[in-house]
Amino acid sequence: MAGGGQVVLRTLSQQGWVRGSGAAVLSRLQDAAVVRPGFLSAAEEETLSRELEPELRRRRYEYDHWDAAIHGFRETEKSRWSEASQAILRRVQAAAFGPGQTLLSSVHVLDLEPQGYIKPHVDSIKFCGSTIAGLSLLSPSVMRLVHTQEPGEWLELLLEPGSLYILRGSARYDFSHEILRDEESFFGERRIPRSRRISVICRSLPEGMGPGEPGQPPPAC
Ligand SMILES: O=C(O)CCC(=O)C(=O)O
Repeated sequence: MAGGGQVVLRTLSQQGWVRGSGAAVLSRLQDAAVVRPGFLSAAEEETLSRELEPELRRRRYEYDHWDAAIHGFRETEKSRWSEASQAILRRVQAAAFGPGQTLLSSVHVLDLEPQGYIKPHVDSIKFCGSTIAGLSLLSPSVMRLVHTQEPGEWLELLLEPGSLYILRGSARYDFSHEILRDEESFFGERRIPRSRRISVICRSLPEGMGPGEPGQPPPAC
């Protein structure tokens, strides 16, 4: 049957990049936690890195703050992009967001130093809607998702440079996400050494918070 075949193929194609605590969670989240390896061409990676580097270099890396989820990072919220980068971001929008979804006006750019990492957290529901989509540059990393009520349920996403990940619905609301520190950076048995990583993250606005509607949030989540 054509439909059944498609499901099997899609599950297989996820296997190299997504692993989980069991078949049930993998199947349930197959459209909610998605990795698209090689989403960016080498030229597109270069375009984004070159555009971001001067802005990031002006900032200092930040370390533990009493409630910070991120360690060893610098970041910016960027709303003006070159034509070439805008074309990339339009591709992200088409790949990850539905036609009815409005995106936050600024894109979040996060630069993790080699020892930097992101602790488990769920993005604020006050400021971010149901979809988060991130491009990874420079270094591979492992993103771990853990169910907030059932910690035995987890997924790991292998994020290679040039990949796009998408978290939506249950993967975004019911699971925390984190980027593993270098010492813990394994995808199953496979060691994934971490170096400096830049991510470019687009988020949807919370539903009912479109442009022009009251209560538009600040650009950062
Ligand atoms: O760097 C990433 O891809 C994830 C960033 C993240 O978890 C966040 O900003 O909330």
